[in-house]
Amino acid sequence: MAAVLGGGAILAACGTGGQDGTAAADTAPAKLSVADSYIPLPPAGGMGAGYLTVRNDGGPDQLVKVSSPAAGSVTIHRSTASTMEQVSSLDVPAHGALQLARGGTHLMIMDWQKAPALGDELELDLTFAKSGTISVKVPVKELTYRPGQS
Ligand SMILES: [Cu+2]
Repeated sequence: MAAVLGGGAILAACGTGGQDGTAAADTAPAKLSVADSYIPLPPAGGMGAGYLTVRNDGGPDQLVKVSSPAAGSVTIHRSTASTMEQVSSLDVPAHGALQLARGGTHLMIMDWQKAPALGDELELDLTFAKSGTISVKVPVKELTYRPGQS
């Protein structure tokens, strides 16, 4: 019984978070921009991660696909306590931001056309359910890089 109540509480919390905007805001077009994007240098051209922030000054949208001319495979992953799992889409909240950051949701990039090097800028094509595709040039940074550092 306690477990059932706990689950209900979690669902209620998620529902509250998704309903912050008014009904008017929910039908407004999303206004997306991408910031703080980077790819930590993958080891010897191996599997890489991608991090970025999608800011939204409009209504809700969803990130549904990511691809890159520089790589054969880009997937969206969510880290859990002990592992990570692929997800098919991520919500971009109205008047909020979707953050892909270390330890959380991230992009997994494989099958590079050419091994990335420090200073490269790799194109990522982010496809959103309502806003279409936004292409960004993502810099390859040192493994220890964190946004906010210069
Ligand atoms: Cu991953």
